[in-house]
Amino acid sequence: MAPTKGLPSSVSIEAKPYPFTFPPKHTALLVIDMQRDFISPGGFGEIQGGNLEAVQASVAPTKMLLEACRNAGLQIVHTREGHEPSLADCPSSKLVRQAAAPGNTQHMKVIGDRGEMGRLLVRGEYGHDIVDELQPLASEVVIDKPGKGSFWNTSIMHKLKARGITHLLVSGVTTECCFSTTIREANDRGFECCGITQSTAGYNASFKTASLDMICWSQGLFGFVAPLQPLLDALSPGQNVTNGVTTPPQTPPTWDGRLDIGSLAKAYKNGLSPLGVVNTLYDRIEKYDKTDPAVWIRRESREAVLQSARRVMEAFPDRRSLPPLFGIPFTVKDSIDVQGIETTTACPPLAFVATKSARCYQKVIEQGAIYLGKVNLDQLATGLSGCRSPYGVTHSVFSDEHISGGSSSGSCVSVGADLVSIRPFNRALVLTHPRPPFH
Ligand code: TIU
Repeated sequence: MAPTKGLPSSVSIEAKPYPFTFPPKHTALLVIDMQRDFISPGGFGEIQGGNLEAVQASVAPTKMLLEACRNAGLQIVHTREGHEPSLADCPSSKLVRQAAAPGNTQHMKVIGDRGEMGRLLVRGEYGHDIVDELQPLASEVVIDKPGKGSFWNTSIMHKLKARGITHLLVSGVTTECCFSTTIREANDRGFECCGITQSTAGYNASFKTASLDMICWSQGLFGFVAPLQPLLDALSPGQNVTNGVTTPPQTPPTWDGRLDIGSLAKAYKNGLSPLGVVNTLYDRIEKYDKTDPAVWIRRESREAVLQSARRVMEAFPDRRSLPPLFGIPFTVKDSIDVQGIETTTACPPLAFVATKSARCYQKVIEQGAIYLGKVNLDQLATGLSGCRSPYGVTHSVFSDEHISGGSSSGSCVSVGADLVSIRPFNRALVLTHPRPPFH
């Protein structure tokens, strides 16, 4: 049984046809066939005529789901479709049916033939393995399956039973094929399944929609279908979760999107997850890159910041006694040292890797704040022209025609554009929100 962390014995999430209620201790995440052969160019999926962009887009949401389930202590099961090198486990119907189609010009290679990533769908080949982003941990179950479904001719049933699993969260590719077949097989064996919409993808958008509709049609023909975000929220400790089987979709908004410390602190106290805040901010930040691409000198990746948020949540698990800056996102101008990271002062010839973080950085981190990256400044902070930086000219949040200058040019915009709450610097912790930036 999984040692689920900080979750109630039963969790409900918004789903179709009605809220999906699952016991975390008895629930596993299935990650179906996220293999290079189905996702990367030159693999079996491309020969099938698959829309690779669609399946590639499911990697990031599947990673978020996988990380959230790992953090929550759920059991994780990965599957891979493929065959023994001898192909002894590949029925001839599967091997040759498509290539035998009259006038075939599409299936010029079949399972076992050599492709760009090794022999197609053959165990041990590079293409058969799971994409880098979703590589299984040593503790996780990996099921090699010769069929589309995960239950045919595999040990998955025994593995799930041995772990006391009754409920499955299902992700992976392709929605119309192995994902659906697995849910149907699991349903027949008594597992309660919930497919996660953003964490699955089909080779054809209409197939994905139809496949998901079929799962939950008629008040739950094969199971449930749920969006990703409410599940992520429910899996992060401290979130509002419910125990009722038929609780209608609820989760009243706990946060209005405001980034001032007071609003965030109140929302965190009421159960808002820093993970949700980080994701919201990264969506905003990526959008703002188009408005002003000169704000950042070095931004941490979304995944790295989610990881920082998880660390903060682990360090401060009790929502009733949070430190003053719990989950408060911040930037620093690039004259502030962050250990292990280059300080450029917007003047690359002077750049050095800091061996110690500045005191202001250390102090806000100790209080639970979350670092997002380093932002632009006027080179050497010599004046307010706003144009002395090889990283671009930062604009006022109010006007394209005005610059934001001085040593706070980028950090002011990062606060003024609501990308972070604060931008500490040495001597004092200056809380600029919601003050407009200088220009
Ligand atoms: N659509 C398709 O060809 N998929 C597969 O063969 N396998 C999986 O869906 N994993």
